[in-house]
Amino acid sequence: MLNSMKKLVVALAAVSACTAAGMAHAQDVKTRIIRFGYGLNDESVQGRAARYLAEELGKLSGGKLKMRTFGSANLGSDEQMQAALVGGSQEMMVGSTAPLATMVKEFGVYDLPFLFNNEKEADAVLDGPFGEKLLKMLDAKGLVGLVYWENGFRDVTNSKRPIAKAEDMEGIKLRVMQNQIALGVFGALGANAVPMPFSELFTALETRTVDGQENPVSTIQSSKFYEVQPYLSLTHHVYTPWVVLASKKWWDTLSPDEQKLIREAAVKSREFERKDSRADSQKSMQMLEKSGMKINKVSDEELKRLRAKAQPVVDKYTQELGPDLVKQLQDEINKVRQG
Ligand code: TK8
Repeated sequence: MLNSMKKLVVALAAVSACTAAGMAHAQDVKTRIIRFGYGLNDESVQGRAARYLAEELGKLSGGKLKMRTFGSANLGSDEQMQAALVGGSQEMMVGSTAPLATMVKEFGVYDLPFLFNNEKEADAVLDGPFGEKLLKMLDAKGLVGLVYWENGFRDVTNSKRPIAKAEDMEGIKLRVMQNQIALGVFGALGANAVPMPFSELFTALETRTVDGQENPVSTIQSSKFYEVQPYLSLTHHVYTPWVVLASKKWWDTLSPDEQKLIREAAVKSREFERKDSRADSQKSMQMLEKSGMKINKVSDEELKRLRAKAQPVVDKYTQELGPDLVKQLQDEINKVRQG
């Protein structure tokens, strides 16, 4: 009896030893260097989240998946990095959805103004079936869309005047992100819209090549636009996200274990980034108030008028994007609104 108990214990110990060895073996993770590029500087929300992602990935992989982060568009603008990922000469990046729309037109949906009322709605739609569906569409174009990070609600800065009334946008030479919808929307609002990569924006503002731009306050602060832009108008006209991307060419060479670890780290980075973004946006507002910028709110009435001005192009692009797609998005938003 005692003997058979002993045998059982020995047998159990052997089984568990085997499983442990088996698991260690099954973790097929090689030592790899992953170049991760982004457009904002190291002190930005993007910079902090990129470093967090690199650290998490290091921890999860026992130091094998080594992510090197490159900010300030040092690996290129969003547009250039996208192309490098497709070609396989760069592994990963984070960038705006707007330039993705030139590859997968559906991403242009995020440039339709006044869609989301708050971050809660954006989170639910982006992390839900709608956001996922768009990320999946990138596969066929040579990109793997991992998670959405928050860029945020965008406000307008310029060197001409406060945008307090809808008419104040008239004739402002405004840099916009590079796709048809952004161009069309700001054109309809009366601005002289100029598409340009973000990496060229500070110089363009400083040299007065353009009068203004629109971005969330955290970017206006971290990119020091307050040094060259006297007016900040809180239009909150659109919420735009960022997407963490991998090169599909490269991704397909990874083992399932490696892919799983990267996905896991990316999801963790999303939670970190959004929390940081929201805290940073409040801090940035306070800093901008002290910077000497003239900051104005825009009344609900004038926002309604801006919205009405944009409506014809919103209708036009809804047709182009596909009315079903836009309806799906609206339905997802309504679900959140109805709680
Ligand atoms: C940074 C950009 C930026 C975006 C823009 O590379 O282009 O205005 O808001 O965050 O992706």
